[in-house]
Amino acid sequence: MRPIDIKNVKLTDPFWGRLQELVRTKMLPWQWRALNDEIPGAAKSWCIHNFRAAARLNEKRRTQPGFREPVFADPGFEVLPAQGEEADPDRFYGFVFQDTDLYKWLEAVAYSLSVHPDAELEAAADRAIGLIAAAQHPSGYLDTYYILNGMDAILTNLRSNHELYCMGHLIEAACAYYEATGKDALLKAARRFADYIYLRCGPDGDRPGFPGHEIAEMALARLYRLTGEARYLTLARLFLDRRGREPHYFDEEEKREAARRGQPWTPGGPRRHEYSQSHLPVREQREAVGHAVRAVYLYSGMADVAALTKDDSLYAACDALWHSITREKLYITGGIGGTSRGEAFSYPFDLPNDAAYAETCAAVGLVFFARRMLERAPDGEYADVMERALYNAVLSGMSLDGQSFFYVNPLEMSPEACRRDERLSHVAPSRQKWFGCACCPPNLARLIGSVAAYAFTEEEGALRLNLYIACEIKKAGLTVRVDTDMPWDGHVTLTFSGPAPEKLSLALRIPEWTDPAGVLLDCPAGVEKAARGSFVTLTGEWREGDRVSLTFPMPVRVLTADPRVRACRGKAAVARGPFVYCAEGGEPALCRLDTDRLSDIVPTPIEISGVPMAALTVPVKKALPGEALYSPYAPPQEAGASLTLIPYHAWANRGEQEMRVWLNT
Ligand code: FUB
Ligand code: ZN
Repeated sequence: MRPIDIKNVKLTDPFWGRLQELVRTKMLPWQWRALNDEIPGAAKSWCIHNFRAAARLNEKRRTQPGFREPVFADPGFEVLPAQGEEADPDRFYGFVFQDTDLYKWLEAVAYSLSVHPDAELEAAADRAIGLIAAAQHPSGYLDTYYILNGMDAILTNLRSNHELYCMGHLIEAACAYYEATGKDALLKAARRFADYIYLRCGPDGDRPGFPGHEIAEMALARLYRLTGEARYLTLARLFLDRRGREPHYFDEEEKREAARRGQPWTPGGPRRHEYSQSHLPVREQREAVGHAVRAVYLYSGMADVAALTKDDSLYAACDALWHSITREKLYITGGIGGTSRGEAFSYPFDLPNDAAYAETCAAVGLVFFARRMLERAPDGEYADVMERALYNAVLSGMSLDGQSFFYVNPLEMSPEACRRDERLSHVAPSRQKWFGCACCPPNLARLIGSVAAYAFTEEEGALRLNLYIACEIKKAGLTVRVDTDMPWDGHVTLTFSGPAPEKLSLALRIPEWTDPAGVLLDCPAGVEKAARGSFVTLTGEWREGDRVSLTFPMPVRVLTADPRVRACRGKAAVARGPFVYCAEGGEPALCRLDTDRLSDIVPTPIEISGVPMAALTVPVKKALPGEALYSPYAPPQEAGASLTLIPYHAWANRGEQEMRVWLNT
C-alpha cells in the first residue's frame, strides 16, 4: 500500500488542524525569516546568503571572460566569520549541509500548499526556487558549499561533506513541490543534480561511493516513483549495496586525501563505520547503530528499495533493525539516540533519561521508517511506534506556539543540572528560536504538513486508517468523513457519501493503548468484518449515509520498563491514549507514585499556552528533606501530595521547571 495523496484529505481535526495552521501561519513565515537571518538574537542560518552568493558566482562564471574558479582550501565543517569580522557576502557560511534547511522549508511549503492555497507563500517559494536554480552550477551540481569554496574538491569527501544529503533533501522538496503545484522548476533542478550524480557515482562513474549521511536513497526512490526514470532507482540501490564493502570507500577516500596532503593515513577505531551504518553490507545489518538520524533515514531507504525491487533480503534486514530499535533502543516517548556522542544509538537498553539525545530529526526519521514498514504489512506494531514517536518525541521538538524548538529531547531535565553539569551540555532547559545547525525545525514542519500521508495508506479498493484524525477523505467516488475526538478520547465515526455504492476494504487500527476487549464496533449490516493483526478489516459496498462507529477505551496506563533498562529501574511512566505524560514542576525527583491509589488518576482539562489538553493528577508520596547527607537506614519521611502530569510534548512551555517522565515508585 502507498501513502494517501494528501490532496485527497481535508483535515478538520482540532489537534492536527491547529498544528498545520501553525505551520502555515507561524512556522513557515518564522522559518523563512530565520533562513534570511532576520530573527534578532537567533543563531544565523546563512542559508539564503549562501544561495545568493552562489548565484552571483554563477553569474560571474557566465559573464566574466577569464573568470578564475575558487580553489578549494578546506574551510571546515562549519564556517563562521572570524571573530569581530563582518560577513563576506560572497563567502559560504554555516554547516556544510546548510542548503538543506531551505529544501526542507520548501518541502513543508509544498505540503501546506497541497491542502491550503496561499498565493503569498507560493510566490515566496517560487522566488526561492528561482534562487536555487540560479545557484546551480552549469554542470547540474548543486551544493553551495562547494560551488563557493571550490568545485575542484566536489565528491571527494562523501563520508562527511553531505553533498548527497543535500541532493536528497533537494529531491524530496522538488517532488513535493511538483506534486503540490504542478510546477517543475525545482524538479528540473533536482533531476539535473541527480543526473550529474548518476554520471559521477552511478554504475560507470568515477566516484563509486555512497552517502555518509543517508536520505538520498529514499529521495531517489521517490524520484523514481514520480518520474519512472530507472536510473534513479539504480542509484538508490547502488548507494545501499555499496555500504560495508571492502575496501571501504570512506577509508579509500581518506587515504587519497592523506596522500594529497603528504600525510600518513591512520584508520579510526574498529567501529568507525558504524556511525554512518557502513560497517556491514546492509543486508547483514541486524543492530541499529551509529548516528540515529542517518540510521533511520537509511532504513527508510532500504524499505523503499525493498518494496520497489521486491527484495526480501533487504526487508529481512529492515525487520531485524526495526526489532533492534523497538525492543532495545527506543525511549518510551518514541525518541531514539541514547547518547550525545555521535548523536547516536547506544548499546541495547542504554536509555538514560537525563542525558538522552533523542534528536527531534531522529524521531521524525523513525516515523518515516515506521510508515514504510506499514506500507508493506498491516502490522499494528508499526503504527503503534509511529504514533508513539509522532505524538511525543516529534512534537516535543517544538513549542506550542511553533516558534521555538528542541533539538535534544530528554526524558528528565533539571534546570540546575542543565546549567552546571558539563555532561549534560547538550541538553537545553528551554526551546531555542533557531540553531546554527537547524535540521530539526523544518523537519517538523514537513512532517506535520504531510501527517495525512502517515495516517492513511491506500491501494485500489482499499483504505487503511493507521491513525485517527478528523478529516474528509476522497477515495474514488466515495467521501469518507472521519469524526473523532482523538487524541484525547477514543470515539471515531466514519460516514460515507457518494453518488453510487462503491466497494472498499477498510482497515481500522486497534491501537495498543486500548483495551481490545472493550472496543465497540458498529457497522452496516452486510459488511464483512475480519481481524488482521491489530487491524480490523471491513469489506463491503458502501453507500450514501453508511456509518461505522468505533469506541476505544482510553484508560490511564501506568507503565514499567524492561528491567534491563537501568535508567528506569524502580520507576513508572504514565500514559493515556497516544500520549506519554511527564511531571513538570512539583519537585518530581522527591516524589514517588502512590501505587495504592493508581485508580485515582483521572484526566482533567488544562490549558497550556492557550492550547486545551488533558492533564493527569497523580497521587504521590513526597519525601521530606533529610537532616544529614547520610544517616542510618529508616523508611523515608514522606507526606502525601499530588503531581500534575502533562502530555510530554507540551513540556517547557511554562518556563524552566524540573521535568521527568519516569517517576519513582
Ligand atoms: O548532519 C546533518 C544533520 O545535522 C543531522 O541529521 C543531524 O543529526 C545534525 O547533526
Ligand atoms: Zn535535527
